[in-house]
Amino acid sequence: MSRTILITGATSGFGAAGVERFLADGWRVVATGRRADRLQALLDRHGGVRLHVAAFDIRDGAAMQAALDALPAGFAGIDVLVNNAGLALGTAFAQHADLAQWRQMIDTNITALATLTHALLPGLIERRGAIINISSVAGVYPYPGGNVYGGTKAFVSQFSLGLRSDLHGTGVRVTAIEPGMAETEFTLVRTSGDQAASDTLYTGAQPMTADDIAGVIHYVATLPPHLNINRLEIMPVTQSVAGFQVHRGG
Ligand code: NDP
Ligand code: 8X3
Repeated sequence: MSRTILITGATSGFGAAGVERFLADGWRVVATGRRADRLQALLDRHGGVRLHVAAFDIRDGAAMQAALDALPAGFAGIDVLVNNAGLALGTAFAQHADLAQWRQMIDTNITALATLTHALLPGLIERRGAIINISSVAGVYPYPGGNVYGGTKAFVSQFSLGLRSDLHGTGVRVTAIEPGMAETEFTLVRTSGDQAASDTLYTGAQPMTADDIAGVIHYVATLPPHLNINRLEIMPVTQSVAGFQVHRGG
């Protein structure tokens, strides 16, 4: 009997690559995101025997619950939850930032992630399942303009450790994956569709790819059941952390 994985944010980037990876490995996959056309394209490509798609805005708690209630019998027993849907909006310093963008990041990256986790926890405990949360190096290391985005990812990493603590003895595994720079639609979204800005960031930098991260998610999901990776930080070789800044002169 194949295992079932629910991947949020499956219309693009890490999530879309994850869908392909797990389907290829024989899993049943529940793929979610807002863009119904992309989810339909997945169904057209793979058929509905091992793939179920659900289009909803993850910030809409009622729509999320309706999608969970509507899972067909073959997909209702989620073994692995991948909380991947998320976004950064803007790179403005905090003092110039758009409050609506801050709220959208908090609602998506924190509130929705916690809501879905809460909804699926009883079943995950029943099946001794796993939760894989997509955090970020931005939640570990600050950078100018990272403010609320980094804060939301710090929540994701700390929430993951808290879950580990609470789920002690249940057999449920929890991992926070903290990637650095990876080329997806992430920067396009962050810059409100500025393709040139996205190209400038990634060109010549050899960033990680969505497939790289899908491979890491798959690795974590298929570890022997007595192993738990708590946090997994991963960067391209071309990226590193560079120190402090000092302002002089008042
Ligand atoms: P993409 O922009 O390519 O993918 C983001 C996914 O999240 C899309 O499928 C999008 O689907 C979904 N999503 C966003 N908002 C919502 C919403 N309100 N409701 C439902 N789904 C939503 O970016 P990545 O693949 O790079 O990002 C995936 C995760 O990885 C994010 O949490 C991001 O913060 C994190 N990350 C990314 C890094 C990078 O450098 N790329 C590095 C570290 C972490 P749709 O628009 O169809 O709703
Ligand atoms: C995405 C990585 O460094 O662009 O979470 O914030 S970074």
